[in-house]
Amino acid sequence: AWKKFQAKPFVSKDDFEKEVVRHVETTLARSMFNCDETAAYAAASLAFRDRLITEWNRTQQRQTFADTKRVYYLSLEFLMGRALDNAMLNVGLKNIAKEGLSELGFRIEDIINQEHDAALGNGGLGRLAACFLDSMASLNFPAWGYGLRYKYGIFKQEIVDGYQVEVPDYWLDFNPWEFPRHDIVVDVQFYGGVRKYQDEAGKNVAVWEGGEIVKATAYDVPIPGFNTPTTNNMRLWSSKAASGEFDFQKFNSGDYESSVADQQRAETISAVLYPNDNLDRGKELRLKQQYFWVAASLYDIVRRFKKSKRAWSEFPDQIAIQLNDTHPTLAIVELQRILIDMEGLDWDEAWTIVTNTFGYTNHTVLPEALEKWSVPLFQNLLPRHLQIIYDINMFFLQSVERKFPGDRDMLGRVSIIEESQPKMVRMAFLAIVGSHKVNGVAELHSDLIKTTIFKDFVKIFGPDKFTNVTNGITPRRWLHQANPRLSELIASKTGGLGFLKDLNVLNELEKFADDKEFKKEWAEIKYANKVRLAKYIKSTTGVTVNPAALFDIQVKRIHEYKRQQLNIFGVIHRYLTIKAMTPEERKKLAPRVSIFGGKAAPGYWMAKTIIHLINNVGAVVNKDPDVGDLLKVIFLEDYNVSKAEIITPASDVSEHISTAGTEASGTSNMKFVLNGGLIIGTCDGANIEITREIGENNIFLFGNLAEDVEDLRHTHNYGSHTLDPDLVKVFDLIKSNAFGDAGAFGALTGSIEDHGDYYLVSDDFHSYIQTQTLVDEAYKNQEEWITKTILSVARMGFFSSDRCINEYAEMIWNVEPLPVGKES
Ligand code: 26W
Repeated sequence: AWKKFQAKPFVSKDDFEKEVVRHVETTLARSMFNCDETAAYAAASLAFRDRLITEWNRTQQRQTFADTKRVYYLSLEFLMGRALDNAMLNVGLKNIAKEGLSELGFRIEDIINQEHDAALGNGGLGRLAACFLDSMASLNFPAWGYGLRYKYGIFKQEIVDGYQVEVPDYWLDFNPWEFPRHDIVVDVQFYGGVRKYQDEAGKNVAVWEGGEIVKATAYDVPIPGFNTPTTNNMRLWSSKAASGEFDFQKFNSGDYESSVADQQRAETISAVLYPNDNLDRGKELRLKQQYFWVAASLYDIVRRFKKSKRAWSEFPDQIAIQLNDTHPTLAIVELQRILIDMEGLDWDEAWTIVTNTFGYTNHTVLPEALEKWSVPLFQNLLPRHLQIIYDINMFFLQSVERKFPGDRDMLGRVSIIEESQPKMVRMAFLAIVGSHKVNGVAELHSDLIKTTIFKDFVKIFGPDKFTNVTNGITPRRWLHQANPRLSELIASKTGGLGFLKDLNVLNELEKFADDKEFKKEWAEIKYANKVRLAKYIKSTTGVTVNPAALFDIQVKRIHEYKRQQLNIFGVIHRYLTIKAMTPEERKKLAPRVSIFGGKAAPGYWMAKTIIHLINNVGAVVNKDPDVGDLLKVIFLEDYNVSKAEIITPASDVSEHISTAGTEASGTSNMKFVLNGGLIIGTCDGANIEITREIGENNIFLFGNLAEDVEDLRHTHNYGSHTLDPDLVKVFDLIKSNAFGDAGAFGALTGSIEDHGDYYLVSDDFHSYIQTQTLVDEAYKNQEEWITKTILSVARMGFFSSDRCINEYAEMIWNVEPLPVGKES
């Protein structure tokens, strides 16, 4: 009977407006007479949210009813960005919303800009998780994301006197996209001890008891697929003290303050995202976050499985769990604990289920990023888990001993426990041992993990356990949403928006690579995107840049391995060159705008020094009358997903210049090429496959190869390390205080001159400068340049995250999409 009362999602402009007005006047309790942009954003979001909820409920019912295998993507980071624009485009009603809002007196861009980014991630790994959620929903996979509901996302970056200052990012003031599930609450235990005994049947039993309990409350966020009713779920956990508001026991005994303190201590667990990218600091609170999130998620997954009343042996047929890096590795131990301690399975039976359930994705080979936890810390926080890890390790080492009898060095190298002082748990090794597949994120990276950090494990498990899934990006956000005009042009030439679901359709653009009319439109769109960015630069930095200049962009986390220092040294070299030129020579040079953006981890001094240098160089260069339009240096504050949507479509070239062998994949390289920009890059990460796809004529590659890096480092340490002469001139200028007190940059120049130049800045400098000269030359021939960019876009189909998800589904998860019935 209730079916006839079910809400009908709006499809027309009038119905949309009706919904907006209703939400303003009732949900928000405001009058349309004083409806400002904030209220209009809220109401428009609520209107779309209602639409999503309907499909979300249906999708969940459909998936439950079908009872087929599901994927759970465990990620400590989901860098989602904004939701409203994405929701409007994915359900295909942005035009209706635009007209409706306009009738109500608003510009849709202004309304979209009201939204605070959901910035629950640091960089590549978190954004990859967000792209994967979009693809899994768009391809109709039954898939959930599980993460933490941080109260504070990645900090907001302010630049004060050229220095980075961090400001907390409190983003939850008004968030219409999440649904608290106060009925879905999981108790999570910490500390305490383990009691072991034999039961009547003589079976060994372990009971983890005592300690403290923290409550995990679920918050659900709908994930709409593009042009499909499938709307998946992202479940984020929030922490609270077990006794609720405060501890009544303590309260009654007059200990009010300490009960409030307990509450705050519990809430601290999900309070803040750790802002380190590629650096493991081994803090207890981080391990607490990891277990809190993993325990709640597994409880939820197991509870759902138990409802189906299947045998435990069917668990891996119903459930695939993907570990996004080692951060959720405790899930392996937790599932083993549930099966043996709570459900009474034998060790071997349980372990078979566990290893068939998990897959592990590695995202970095940097040694300082590989997680290790101290055994004493583990023992205190998770005593039962440490015992299980020791058992996992014992059985594993026994199997190694059988395979390689007497190889004691091997045992020491692969042991999950590092015999250091204190002992450490090596999480990556645990993740490998507990999973059935391990993958890297680009071909070179996947080869590197097999030949370096995980070499022994290839010998032990065989090569088939290791595989590659090259990263991708969602073309919905990174083309259709970020670059609507380009998307429209492509649609007009390829027969509609189909390319957004089958990115190889872009191939059809090849035939327009020399088409005059098409090239003109293509170039106009790029120019308009550059004008948009130039306006943004003017309004945020006050600097006027010429949109006809070559826009050279490097936006990503600031890290020595990503080598923003190489870029800024190159900029200083260009400045020296311009200064030394005659006015005649200057006329021949292509004007350039060097644009940087990205956050440094708050404790990473060298990265902060690089930001400082970039800003100080900008302050000098931008007002030098000899230079004028020929060179501008811009640092964009607070780079994030929504800013990336403005920046990415506006590049002529972007820089992906990591020391070869250090950047696992990179994903912004893909975004820039897909938006009609060329790239300058090293032979690293996915740059190599991008080159293979688009052709080496369409990319500016330079620098030493990964295979030579180790030897080069040795020559620095043992031979005489002579710096590149052009780099010496750059350093001399810095040391002359041309960019402010050179003392501030001593550590940076010193790391290259005196401390081994670990990232090979000097070794690659000449090659980099030469390649930049090639860029200058190539840019002068706009006809050829535009053709290169069209051909590149036409060949980028491979880098859709849809292709990645299909590969994961087939090679790792063994899951199939759930077709959507006619009912929706
Ligand atoms: C424990 C501290 C820590 C925090 C974050 C260690 C490692 C990380 C991430 C794994 C770093 C990261 O985001 N890696 C990036 O992952 C992207 C998606 O696969 C790749 O494209 C980038 O190359 C890689 O740096």
